[in-house]
Amino acid sequence: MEEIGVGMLGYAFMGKAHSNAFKKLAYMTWPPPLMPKLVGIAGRDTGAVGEAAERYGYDYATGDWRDLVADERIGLFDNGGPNSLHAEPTIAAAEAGKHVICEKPLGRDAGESYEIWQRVAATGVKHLCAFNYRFVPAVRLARELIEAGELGEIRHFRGRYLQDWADDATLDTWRFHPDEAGSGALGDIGTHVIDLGRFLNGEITSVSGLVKTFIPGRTVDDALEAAVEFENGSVGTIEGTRLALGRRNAFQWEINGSKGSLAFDMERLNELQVFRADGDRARGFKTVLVSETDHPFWEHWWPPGHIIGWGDTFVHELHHMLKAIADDTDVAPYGATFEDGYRASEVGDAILRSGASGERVQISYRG
Ligand code: SOE
Repeated sequence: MEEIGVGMLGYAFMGKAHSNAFKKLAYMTWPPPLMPKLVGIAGRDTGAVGEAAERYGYDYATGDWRDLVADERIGLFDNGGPNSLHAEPTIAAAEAGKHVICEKPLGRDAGESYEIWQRVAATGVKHLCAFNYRFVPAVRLARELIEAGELGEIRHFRGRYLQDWADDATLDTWRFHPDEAGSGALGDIGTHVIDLGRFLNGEITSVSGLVKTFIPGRTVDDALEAAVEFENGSVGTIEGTRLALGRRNAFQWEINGSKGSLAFDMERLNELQVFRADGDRARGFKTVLVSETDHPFWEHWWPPGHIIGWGDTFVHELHHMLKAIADDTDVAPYGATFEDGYRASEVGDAILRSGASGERVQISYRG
């Protein structure tokens, strides 16, 4: 079994989600495309990262990510650090010949995301921007139904990512510091909605948006709202807030076509709501439990109805990356590349510009 050495930057939430996925995919996607070997994990707090190395089974912990970049045993560098630490380490790892994964948002703004994409693409390594929600079985099924034309002509995509953990004026995290995060809800969860809109419904051509900060003294956005047009002629909305009390991780979207509609809620991750306008007298949305043997990713899991969890989307995502490396196949279109990471940032920046000017903003991509 060919191995690949993994170097992980970050030991907190994403360090945990990615480390868990590397270990789990080794036996749940048996045989894995490559056997992940957890070589090194880096973090600023040497005590915490040392404990993480022991907990997840990395050979070593280090307080300096440059050790991972210099380590010849590492073939895949995974950046789960704060947004301000996405550019330099990821570019250095790619320029050292390592394949790279970087959590979203790719950069703190479109300019930084563009530079990361361009510098990494120039090296020829595989790159994945970790928009993990592309790897929810219900989302992949939705993409397959749409691609098969089962919804007909698309008229609407409306997506909203609702959380409420930021409703605490005393809470201090890097996600609230503009120099570390770039933006607030926009980069953190708004980019997930933008990326999924692009994944399911194609390119966004214009936005009319605004952002809002509610918590006194906070210097990043708490919420974003945008009315958007898509290249395929459909229209819709993109929203995100971390102040929707009662919504814990409710990434909800709905897509309406001339032959039917689909709707989804991350808090009910295994279910896809499906409406088909086929004249059925028992019309109405039906709840599809996306766990049949022929449903996306289910070859790895359990008998029908034995559902999976949020962390398992990372198992699918990292498996996809290892397969792309092992088979030298493209990360796109099912995985998000750094170009997708850049495009999500460009749309996000357009929402900010629109909010500042009060004007609708046409989307134009660099290079
Ligand atoms: C916090 O908003 C957060 O951890 C996001 O950063 C993740 O991308 C999202 O998947 C869960 O919520």
